[in-house]
Amino acid sequence: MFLRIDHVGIACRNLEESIAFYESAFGLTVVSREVNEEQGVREAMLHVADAEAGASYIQLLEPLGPDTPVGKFIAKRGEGVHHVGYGVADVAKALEEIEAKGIRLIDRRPRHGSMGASIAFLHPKDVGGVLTELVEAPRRTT
Ligand code: MC0
Repeated sequence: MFLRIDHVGIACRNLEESIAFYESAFGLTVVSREVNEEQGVREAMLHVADAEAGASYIQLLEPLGPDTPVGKFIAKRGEGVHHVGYGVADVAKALEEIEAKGIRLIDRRPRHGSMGASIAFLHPKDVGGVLTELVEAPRRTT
């Protein structure tokens, strides 16, 4: 079902400071910056690697406010790994298959994600404490 790890989402308090760290520590490059009001984040995608199955990224996430998923996460747990995003060919189909296995969906229908992707989240309580995201990203060929 999973094609690749599309991205690892990392919660941070200050997006610009975190970008500067990843650029200087690891030489990563920002390929996209967006504000996603629906998800309550300001985010940047930093390119890590290319593979036949598509590219992989680090996604830095700064909350737009305290009462957002990432704002609440940082208040409770501090900065750090927030979610894992897996590439899938068809997010709606993957959701159906996963729900049939009794895993709780946060999103029953795909939503708008970074770089034009269709995304959907699975509940961390049903995935061993890991917030899990499905990403259908046809444009990610670089
Ligand atoms: C919360 N919990 C997590 C977690 N966030 N566990 C693992 N990883 C996370 N990231 C745990 C809490 O510690 C708590 O457990 C329980 O889930 C309830 O959390 P809450 O924050 O008190 O309350 P809820 O239920 O309102 O929210 C949790 C939930 C929410 C996961 C449903 O954060 C959500 O809908 N997330 C999906 C959307 C999202 O994260 N958007 C931001 C990234 P305890 O044991 O203390 O009860 S957007 C994004 O990434 C887009 C732009 C993209 O990739 O393109």
